[in-house]
Amino acid sequence: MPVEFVVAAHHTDQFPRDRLPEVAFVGRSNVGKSSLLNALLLRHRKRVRGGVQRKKLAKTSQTPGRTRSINFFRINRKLYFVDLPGYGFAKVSRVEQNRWRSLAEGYLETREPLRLVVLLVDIRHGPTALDRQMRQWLEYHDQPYCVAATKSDKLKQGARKRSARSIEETFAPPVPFSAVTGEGVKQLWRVIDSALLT
Ligand SMILES: Nc1nc2c(ncn2[C@@H]2O[C@H](COP(=O)(O)OP(=O)(O)OP(=O)(O)O)[C@@H](O)[C@H]2O)c(=O)[nH]1
Ligand SMILES: [Mg+2]
Repeated sequence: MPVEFVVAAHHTDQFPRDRLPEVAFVGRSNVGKSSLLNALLLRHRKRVRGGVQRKKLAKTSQTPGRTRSINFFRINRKLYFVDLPGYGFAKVSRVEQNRWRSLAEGYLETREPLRLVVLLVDIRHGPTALDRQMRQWLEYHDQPYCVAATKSDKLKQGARKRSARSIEETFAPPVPFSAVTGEGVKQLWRVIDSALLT
């Protein structure tokens, strides 16, 4: 089960050309995209190879706005995971924000191999205005998507349930996910697998 980091793309002409199906991960900055991606891949490797390698693939950090390029990871030579730069990070310049936005939008609007968008929402904060915008955009473009509620380890049962309900009202029932406990890894893989079959 080889996982390869293929490219950190800053321009559309750097996107891979081998036409493998793609799953993209989007959400506001710091929501936990890179961590979720690592959790999916590590768990996946563990399942297949008995937990030999546990190296992080996607860079994570305390500093929001870390991922500035579109990062392509090729899984088992069969599909790509695509880590998009987070939106809504106010502390970078307007010029920089616009650059990210046009890169991410360019990807989402034109990417033929894109099969599924995983929209990440922080379970503690629920959907933000930008998340709603993203949902509208996905629906307008008939883009299949699912919702993951990240950092589920940070809330107790009662608060989790309330939050999941509010996310469900705005979007769809979310997959509660934690990169810390591994909650949701299997469930999200099932959603991804079935999106690739259709
Ligand atoms: N407790 C907990 N912390 C998490 C979880 N996922 C991510 N974090 C933390 O949240 C912070 C941001 O995580 P990243 O995965 O870098 O977030 P990102 O969405 O890729 O951020 P950008 O690339 O800046 O858009 C880091 O400090 C992570 O350790 C989780 O499931 N549980
Ligand atoms: Mg990131």
